[in-house]
Amino acid sequence: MKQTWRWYGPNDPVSLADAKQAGVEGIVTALHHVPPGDIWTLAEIEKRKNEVAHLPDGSPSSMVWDVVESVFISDDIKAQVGDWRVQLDNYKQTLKNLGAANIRVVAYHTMPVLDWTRTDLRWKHHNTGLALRYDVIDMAVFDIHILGRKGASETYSDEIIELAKARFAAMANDEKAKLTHNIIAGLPGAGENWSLDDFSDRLAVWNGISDEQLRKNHVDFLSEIIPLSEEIGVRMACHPDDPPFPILGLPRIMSTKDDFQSMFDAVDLPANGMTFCTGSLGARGDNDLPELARVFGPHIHFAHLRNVKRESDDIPCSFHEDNHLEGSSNMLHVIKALLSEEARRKSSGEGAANIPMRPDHGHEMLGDIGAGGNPGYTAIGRLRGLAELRGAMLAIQEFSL
Ligand code: DNO
Repeated sequence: MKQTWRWYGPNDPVSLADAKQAGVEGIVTALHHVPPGDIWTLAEIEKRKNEVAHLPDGSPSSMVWDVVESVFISDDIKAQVGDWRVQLDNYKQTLKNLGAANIRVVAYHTMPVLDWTRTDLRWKHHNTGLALRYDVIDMAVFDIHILGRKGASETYSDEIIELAKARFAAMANDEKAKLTHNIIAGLPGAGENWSLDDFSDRLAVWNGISDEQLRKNHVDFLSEIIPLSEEIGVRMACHPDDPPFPILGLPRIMSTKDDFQSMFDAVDLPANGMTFCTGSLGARGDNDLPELARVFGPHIHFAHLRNVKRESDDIPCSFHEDNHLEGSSNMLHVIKALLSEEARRKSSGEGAANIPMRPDHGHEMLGDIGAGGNPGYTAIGRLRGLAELRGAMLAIQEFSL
């Protein structure tokens, strides 16, 4: 697998020099300053490519921009509202520009309003590093008592409703503010300047839009985008829902094996692929990750390797981010399946045999603490993850294939 590293661009406190020292070969980045729905111009893409090719001191980095994560599909396109057709044309132009710049893998996701969601960004892991965590009760506290979403109570079990009521009653104001910030503004990909009212307005766009409707809209998107991707040599990599179960009454369509199967069946072309995110899919006990990696192997255009520890067998469940080789999923079997897929591609002479992987998330630990890295995207936590994954990949390659 090609070892890559996410870099949030020139303002990322974790620099390209740090990535270089971590021993990565490729960079995953995006034009984070371009709003969803707008065109990424070739000039801006080339500028970023050039930044990736150089270290902060100007010397060559020998790293290339391998994967775009993500070209966001705007909520207008997802919901098919407003001038979504214009925005879809812009999306196509962005893909053409990326293809012209020789960038071949583009990740995206189908989650409305928020990208990924956690309730705690600094939870003390047993190794004393700070981890990302999702707590089902905290989510219900936010949804029912802080946001006050209409109909929210109907989307939780009686037990969760009771626990949320008691927890909310015991919460101080600063705890409520922190929880709100973590959910609506704490993570890269979230709306940094949204107030609670803005957030409610954005959720309201989705009132009455069912899973079936979002699924249909996604297939409409793919029916236009995938044939173009084939033509220009770009592979699309749909990221699973994170967490992989419904939140905030929003439609949710990419959480399970059946969800991905129906997407692959709907538009049956090689460019229609997935980001195999072990951490997202792994937050449901009914997703058997090694099996999914085997079944969907040919569709895997990009891999995120990390491990979550599910804190119960329920769906939804609370979970936290564990060490990369620990947690609830068997990472070694996943790696073995991905390496087997690469071997299959090589022996059948298919292109793109080398699957780009990145160590996804990491604890805030050692020198990360206070260094201001994006939550989950600290230097040393990810360096540890990559080092463990790299060792596992080399050992499996050497001894078991
Ligand atoms: C969590 C995140 C990201 C994010 C993707 C999809 O899973 O670290 O991978 O969800 O960029 O947009």
